[in-house]
Amino acid sequence: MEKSSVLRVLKEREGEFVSGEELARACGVSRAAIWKRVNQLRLAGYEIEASTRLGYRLLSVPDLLLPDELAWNLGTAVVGRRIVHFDEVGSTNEEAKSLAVGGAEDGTAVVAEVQTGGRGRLGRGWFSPKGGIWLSLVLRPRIAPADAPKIMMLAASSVVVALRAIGLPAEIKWPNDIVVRGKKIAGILTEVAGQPEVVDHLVVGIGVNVNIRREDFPRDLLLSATSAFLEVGKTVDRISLARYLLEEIDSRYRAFNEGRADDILREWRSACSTIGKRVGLKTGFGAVRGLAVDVDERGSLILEAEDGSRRAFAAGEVTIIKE
Ligand code: BT5
Repeated sequence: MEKSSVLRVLKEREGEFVSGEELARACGVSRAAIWKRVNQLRLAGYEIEASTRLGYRLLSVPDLLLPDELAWNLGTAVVGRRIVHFDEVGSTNEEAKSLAVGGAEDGTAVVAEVQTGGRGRLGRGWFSPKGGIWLSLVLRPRIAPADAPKIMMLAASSVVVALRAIGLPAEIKWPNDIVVRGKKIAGILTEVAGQPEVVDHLVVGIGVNVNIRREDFPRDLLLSATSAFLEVGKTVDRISLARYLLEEIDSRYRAFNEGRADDILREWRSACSTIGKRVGLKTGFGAVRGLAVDVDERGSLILEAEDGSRRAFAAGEVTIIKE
C-alpha cells in the first residue's frame, strides 16, 4: 500500500492533533523525518502547531496555489493531473509550451503567483502581480487546428461560470475578454502547435484578477480593468476559485472530446454580451461598424451592415456603440 504524506494525514484530520508516532507509521518513515518534513511545510507557509505531548496539527494553509492544495480532492479526470507551481516566472504559457514540447501529458497545468513577463495577444503584455490566478494548461485534443477556437471558448465559459459562482455578473466580450460590469477581469491566450491537419498540443493561458487592489493596478489599466476583490468587496479564496475553474474546464473538455462541441458554442454564445449589440470593430485593415449578429464555429464575429450584408471577422477590437 502506498504510504501517506505528512500533509495528507494532517489535512485528513482537519485541525486535530496527530502524534509523531502515528504520522511516522502512516508515512513509513522515522519520527525525525516527520519533524524535518513538518519544518519544510512550515517554510512553505503552512502553519503547524507542534506539541511534545500531543503531536502536530495543521492550523492554516498558505495563500498560494500550491499543487498539494489545488490537487486536494480535485474532481477532474484530465485537467490538473499534473500541476507545476512557480512563485515567480516569466510567463506560464512559455513554461507550459516547453513542457508540452518535452512531452507533457494532456491536462498538465502550470501556475504562478507572479509573472514578470505575462503575455497578452499580439505582443501585448499582461499585468500579473501577486493575488491573481495565472494559469496555463497543456491540452492534447485530437482535432484540426480549425477547431482550436472551441477550446478557447470552453475555457472562457469556464471562467465565466467560476466567476458567477462567487456572485459576479461575468460576461464574455468577443473575442476573449471576460468582463464584469464592462471592465476586464480575465483574459485568455491560446497558442496552437501542430501540423496543418492536426493539432499536436494547445497551450491555454488564463489570467484572472482575483485579489488585486485598486492601488496595485497601473494607471493605464484603472479604467478598463477590475478584479474579483474590487467587485465582491472582499478577499476571495483563490485556491477554491482555481480548483473550481479546473473542474469546470475539465468537464467541458471531456464533453468536447466526446463530440459535444455544439454545447460549447451554445454556452459561449449565451455568455457573450457582444452578440446583439451595435459595435465598432477595429481590425488590421481599418474600422467598420455594424450589428454583431453572431459568432461562428471558428470564433469569427459576424457583423451585419446597414444594408443587411453580413461579413465574418476573425480578429479585432470591439467597442459597443451606446444607442
Ligand atoms: C489577453 O490578451 O487578454 C490574454 C491574457 C492572458 C494572460 C494569461 S496569464 C497566464 C498565461 N501566461 C501568460 O503569459 N499569459 C496568459 P489581450 O486581449 O491582448 O489583452 C491584453 C491587454 O489587456 C493589455 O494590452 C492591457 O490593455 C490589458 N491588460 C493587461 N493586463 C491586464 C490585467 N491584469 N487585467 C486587465 N487587463 C489587462
